[in-house]
Amino acid sequence: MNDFKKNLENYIFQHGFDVVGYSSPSVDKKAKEEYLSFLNKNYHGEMKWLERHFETKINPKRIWNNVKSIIVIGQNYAPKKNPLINNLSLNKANISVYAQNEDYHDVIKIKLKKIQSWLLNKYYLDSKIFVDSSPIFEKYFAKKANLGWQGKHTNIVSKEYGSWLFLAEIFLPVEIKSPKSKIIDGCGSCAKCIEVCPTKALVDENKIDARKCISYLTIENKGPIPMSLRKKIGNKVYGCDDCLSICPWNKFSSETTEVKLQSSIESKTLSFFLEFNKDKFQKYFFKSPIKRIGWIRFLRNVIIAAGNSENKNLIKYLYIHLKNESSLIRGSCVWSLFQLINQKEKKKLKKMILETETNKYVLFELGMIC
Ligand code: B12
Ligand code: SF4
Ligand code: SF4
Repeated sequence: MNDFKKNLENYIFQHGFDVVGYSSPSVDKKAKEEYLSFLNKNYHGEMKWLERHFETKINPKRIWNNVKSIIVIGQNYAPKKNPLINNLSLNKANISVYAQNEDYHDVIKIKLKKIQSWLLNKYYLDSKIFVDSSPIFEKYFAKKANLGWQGKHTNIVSKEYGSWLFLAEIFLPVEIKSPKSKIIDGCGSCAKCIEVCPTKALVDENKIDARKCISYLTIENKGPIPMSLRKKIGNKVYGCDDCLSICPWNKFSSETTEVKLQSSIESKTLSFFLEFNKDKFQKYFFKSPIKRIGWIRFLRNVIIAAGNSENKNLIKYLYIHLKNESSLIRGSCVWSLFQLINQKEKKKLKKMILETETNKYVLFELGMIC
């Protein structure tokens, strides 16, 4: 078994993964209760699949009855510079680190498939592979496999990679012993992540109200972004890294060596994306995770960021998108235009909308703003 573990780890590291650990496929009572209390408080908002997945997540055998151990893998995706600096460039579209290059789901899946074939060919071992999108309790198993501790921002923090680790798993039908010693929680009295969160989504240590999280609001949320949170989103157009970026443990991390996951140095301007149409969006984000939210949701985010930009040069784009066939886009434009135009223009715009608009949601936006 020791030789198997050594060969397996060597093979995993050869593929550019950074950390490996092992866990039994069982979930303790406390974690089940905490997950349930997260659901009961409705912190998951519209992510109803987190309810549907509950039974499977606390019992991995429901995914694969043969599973005896879970190999948890960490992929470092640390950026070169601290992304917090991007919050200051109000004219730039602030895209979270994980989405600045290729889709990590695809990049990691390709590597996992190679490991899966190797396990089958060399050891005649069947296995199952997962990254993010399956009903796996990823952070729980990562903690159990000693990849790190669950930080107060709720994600796994590692002493070597800080808060910048993607998680992936391989289910194996054989038992692999995991070391008894447990990684100690390194948060101590620090609460920087809770303090920095612009929308106060971290409601307590290790507890997130996802409905307030900018990542949820800009990625998962299909409708309008709640008015009370729009200003706090600033220039973020896809996801958020603030609670991760502030973490002091990041000082031990170094930039990822996985070229396909290295973040770009220069952010694009908001006007760059405001000039896009659906076709251009699909082509530009062909390899990016951003393609998953589709053109309309992405445009909604860019429009809200434009409203926060204090840049009057963006007004012309907002007038163009005010004619969009999607009421979500028109409603977002109403809000953003009212952040940028003067009193005289506001009066003119209000009159024009009242004469031409019939959609209740767009009229509601107008009613709320003036
Ligand atoms: C749903 C989801 C989200 C939601 C909800 C986030 C959340 N924290 O749960 C939203 C859309 C907001 C989100 C955002 C992000 N996500 Co996300 N997300 C997921 C997903 C698909 C499921 C997570 C889940 O089950 N949440 C439900 C709750 C119940 O789980 P939980 O946090 O583990 O809850 C526990 C704690 O509250 C804890 N608890 C409560 N009280 C206490 C007390 C103590 C002392 C302790 C220790 C624990 C504790 O108990 C609960 C049960 O264990 C996972 C992938 C997966 N399949 O697991 C990725 C995942 C968690 N996301 C990830 C990432 C990278 C992000 C973002 C950074 C992306 C971005 N840049 O925008 C942000 C970070 C926001 C944040 N601070 O969490 C990574 C995290 C990697 C890591 N190192 O941990 C994952 C694992 C994906 C991956 N494969 O890499 N995400
Ligand atoms: S990702 Fe951003 S909005 Fe979400 S909890 Fe972290 S700091 Fe708050
Ligand atoms: S910022 Fe501080 S409290 Fe938050 S995860 Fe990092 S060490 Fe823990």
